[in-house]
Amino acid sequence: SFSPVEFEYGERDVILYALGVNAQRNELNLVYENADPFICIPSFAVCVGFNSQMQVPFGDLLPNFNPMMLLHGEQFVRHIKPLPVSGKFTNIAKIIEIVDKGKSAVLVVGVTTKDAVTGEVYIENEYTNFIRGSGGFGGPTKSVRTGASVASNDPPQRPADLVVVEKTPENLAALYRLSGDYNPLHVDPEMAAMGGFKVPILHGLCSYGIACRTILREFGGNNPASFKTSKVRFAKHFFPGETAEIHLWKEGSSVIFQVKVVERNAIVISNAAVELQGEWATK
Ligand code: HDC
Repeated sequence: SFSPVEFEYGERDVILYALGVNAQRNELNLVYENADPFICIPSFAVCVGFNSQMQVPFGDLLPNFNPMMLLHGEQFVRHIKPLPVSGKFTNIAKIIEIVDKGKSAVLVVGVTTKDAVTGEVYIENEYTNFIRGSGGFGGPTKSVRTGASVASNDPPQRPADLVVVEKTPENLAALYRLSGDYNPLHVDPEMAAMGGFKVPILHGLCSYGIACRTILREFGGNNPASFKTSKVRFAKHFFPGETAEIHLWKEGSSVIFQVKVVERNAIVISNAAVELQGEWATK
């Protein structure tokens, strides 16, 4: 494990995050501190744990490491306790595994987030980084992980139970980065070109956040306690300004979903699910 890192946030950060995942001014529970109730979207969990990832010495662990070749591959979150609208937390990061995919490397960082005062665990995050050009170092070629964090979450054969279409603003990545991921890949055209993209791409965790905001509203009664786990694979890049078409299937206590970019007819989020809990699981 790396040394503990503190993360403190307030209502302003919670609102900024909501705007960064495309919440609109009429979604008062998400964007207005006097709303009754004013809530924190459960996917904000990924921002709370994010800073401790900066401790990981990618360049020492992987051959040919180039930060612009790093893409977010997958994300898993165990939502143990709902996040308050302000708080002070302690993150402890560790490397879960490094997998050698031949051309690329997959490096998974686990972060446990505890209340800074009581030590109660609120969140467990697993950030899967996919680093192009850093494979072939002779490491294990398969993941040893099992369970919800690597579930394939294949959609059922029937048409989606619900499809939500949401156009994103071109400024979305420039806004989302203020929630803590300042990676230049998402704002600087020269850096994006180094990564092989014609324009800066959206943060994977922003599209994940858009989907989670939708699921919270449509299946979780806008109650942050409804989320038990969430998992996504970033299958393809998403350009800010494109339209997300979110396909959702309620299967047992889970919402299985996919996100398609309409303009390129490309699935950008696959193998994804939010497991619900409490009364929301049985609805
Ligand atoms: O899936 C491809 C892709 O382009 N995905 C989209 C990536 C993306 O856009 N992510 C979001 C934006 S980037 C971002 O948000 C960065 C963020 O700022 C980072 C912050 C963290 C900072 C850290 C602190 C300093 C791609 C390129 C990922 C894979 O495509 P291919 O190379 O064609 O791979 P493929 O041949 O299909 O498969 C090879 C093996 O890899 C596995 N795999 C595929 N996609 C994966 C993945 N593993 C994890 N995540 C993915 N998304 C495949 O299963 C296959 O494995 P195996 O050979 O064992 O079957």
